[in-house]
Amino acid sequence: MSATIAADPYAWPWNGDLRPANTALVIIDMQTDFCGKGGYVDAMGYDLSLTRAPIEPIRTVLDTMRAQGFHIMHTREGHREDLADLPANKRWRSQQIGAGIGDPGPCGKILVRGEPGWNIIEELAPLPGEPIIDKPGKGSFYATDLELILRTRGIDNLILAGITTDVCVHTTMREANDRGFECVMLEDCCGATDRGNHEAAVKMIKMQGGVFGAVSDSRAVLKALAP
Ligand code: C5J
Repeated sequence: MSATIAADPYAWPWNGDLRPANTALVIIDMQTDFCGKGGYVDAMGYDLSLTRAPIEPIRTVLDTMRAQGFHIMHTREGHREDLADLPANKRWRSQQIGAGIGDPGPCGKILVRGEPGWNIIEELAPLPGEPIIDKPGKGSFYATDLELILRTRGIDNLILAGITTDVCVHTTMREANDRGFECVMLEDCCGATDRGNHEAAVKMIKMQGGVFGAVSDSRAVLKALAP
């Protein structure tokens, strides 16, 4: 298959080389801590409907891309149980807003690996064989083996979905773009803790001819991949 997905500001990918073998769907941090009751985002008092909105659109893209044999990858933000990889300033800032990372909450210790809140939500649970990248920070490349896995598999194109648009998805897109990966963010498959931030993050991508890549949505992906 050689095709493109309708996207803004250019039909994606740039070279028309869209195939299951060279393209991955990367689903970022769809964890209870970011979109579930009692998790980190809930503890900070943000509107969960904003970070839950992408669940269904992601599911449609995930089902289609799985069925067609595209690479599927998931990420989880979280820290070691002993918090050895949690910078003191990150912990302090989270405490200021009443959701201290590593502190106990309704879903276990906030953003700690192995705790209930850290799990990927049931609706988007990874299948056996789909790589899960555990990351201590916002970007999916920092202190992880994501780049090694992508290069080893010959993946050039990344379709990005998940939460939050302005933080972990954007940071990952920027990291990937600097490494030469061709990225598209699916607007309706992402969500932020603030609608204005989501919109601004989407707009930033489209500047300068697509400074970090392009923006599309689930409908355009399903249309492009329709048999
Ligand atoms: C945040 C994320 N917002 N997954 N993490 O702390 O965007």
